[in-house]
Amino acid sequence: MKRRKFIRSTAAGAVGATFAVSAMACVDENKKKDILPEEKKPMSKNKPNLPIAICTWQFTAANQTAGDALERGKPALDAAIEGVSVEEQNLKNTTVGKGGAPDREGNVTLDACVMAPDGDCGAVMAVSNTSHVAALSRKVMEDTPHVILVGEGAEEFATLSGFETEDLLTEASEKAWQEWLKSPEYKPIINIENHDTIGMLTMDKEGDIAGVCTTSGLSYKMKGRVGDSPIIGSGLFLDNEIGGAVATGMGEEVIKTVGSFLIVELMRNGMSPQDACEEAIRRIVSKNTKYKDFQIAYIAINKAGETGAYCIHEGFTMMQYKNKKNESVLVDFYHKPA
Ligand code: SD4
Repeated sequence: MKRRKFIRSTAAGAVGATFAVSAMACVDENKKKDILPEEKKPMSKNKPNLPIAICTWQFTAANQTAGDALERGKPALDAAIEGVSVEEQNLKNTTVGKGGAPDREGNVTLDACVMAPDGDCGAVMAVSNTSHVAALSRKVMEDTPHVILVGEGAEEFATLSGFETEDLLTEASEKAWQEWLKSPEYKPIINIENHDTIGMLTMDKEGDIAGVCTTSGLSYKMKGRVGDSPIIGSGLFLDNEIGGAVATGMGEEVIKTVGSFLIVELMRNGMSPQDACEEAIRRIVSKNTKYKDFQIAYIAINKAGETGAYCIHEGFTMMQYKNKKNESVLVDFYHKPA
């Protein structure tokens, strides 16, 4: 299959027209420019031009925030947590943090995990009293003997750690949920609202890699449901010697193939980030005949600073901060109906 990656520059913070329109614009623009996909270039022997930040979807401001923090010399994990917190606090984002869509019973519950360059990691699941679940995951990693805290235990730990108690259900999310209850059908929509779970990978000026994944999970999920995002190896994995990967989309399918771990291991065995993301998507579609009904996307970076991304369906974008430019990358996809 021919692989293409479409890059267009965006002014930081400017997320203009609807995704569909901007996607088409990217394709046309690319035809003119014929940008050479990164994976077609020979693996760079030079030191990568640092720092670098990549994240899922069109989270322009979050990625710029991480890029700026890295430029100021912040370590990779600090910058990634600072970056994703932009979306954790964005009330208009119904898939991350405060304002996230609730479960079927009206509870907003958040999942997150972080991974540091030294391989240490932390995660929280089903947290309903703070939007800053990425920072909370880091606290679990640094201040407890554990890797994961869930539900009430995680919420008590948040309070003890000084996190402000917040009501995560906004008026708008409650209204949307009330509407959904009128004909409650659980059918996650592909590429919901042009934005989704935020997964971010950062490479700081020292060349160290860190990653974060934070989400409110799938809208109107069953009470207690947890997806891939806070599961180390599924929603996020990295090895500072090799690279890192994060996932977004239908978490159940990512978990079944331990997607992010798989991508890092494929890179360890010599694949480029792009080829590794494509292979991880192929694993899913080859085992699941229903892949036309759900979206999954991966993004990845290797130690040389090369990046890759791939998804099942058209419509996924990645943000990339590199060479001091924050760009939107329209990602190639598997399912191309004739
Ligand atoms: C989950 N992977 O909870 C998350 C949700 C997501 O696009 O990324 N949706 O399954």
